[in-house]
Amino acid sequence: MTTISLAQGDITRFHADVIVNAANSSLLGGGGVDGAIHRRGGPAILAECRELRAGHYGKGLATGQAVATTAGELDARWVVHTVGPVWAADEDRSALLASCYAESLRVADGLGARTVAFPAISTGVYGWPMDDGARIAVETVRAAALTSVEDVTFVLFDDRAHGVFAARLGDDS
Ligand code: AR6
Repeated sequence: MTTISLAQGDITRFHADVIVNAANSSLLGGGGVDGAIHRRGGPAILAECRELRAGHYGKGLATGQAVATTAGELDARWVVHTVGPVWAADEDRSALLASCYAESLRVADGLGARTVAFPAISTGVYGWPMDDGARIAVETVRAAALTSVEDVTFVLFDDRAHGVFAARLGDDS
């Protein structure tokens, strides 16, 4: 049984076996969580991302998929990069957002990770409403069938996001 926890703050300061990155399909960095992970994690992460792009991921990482690299200098063993969908009012892309959580967990589980830290994928630059993003995150993690992963922590940047996730989890942890 996997427990779900909440934390508030900068995910790059968090300790976990896997820290999930809200990346883009280029895998070559960006703003938000992605920028922070590459800044604090150092050049080893980008070097591995470039190798992925030179190999199997020549066209980049598709939306909803996930892939692991070293965590560089982060207090983690791996970074799992996933690409959230951009919010669109006229198209339901929920399955792609759910896939980010499910695929990241699948990759983490395959690596033997016990603890996984997620940001609120797509709720920043990609514009997904926080409440719906939290609903999809919590539902998908609850539904995941995992072997090695014991604890999943959502690391929310601010008070408001933390409150929204706490409400979705049905407690005030
Ligand atoms: N720790 C935890 N949460 C954070 C941090 C942090 N250091 N920084 C931001 N957040 P975003 P997206 C929150 O924009 O929406 C990048 O340029 C933020 O408040 O990082 O999936 C990529 O390269 C928000 O709630 O990711 C892509 O191009 C959440 O994390 C694009 O942004 C996600 O915000 C991906 O956009």
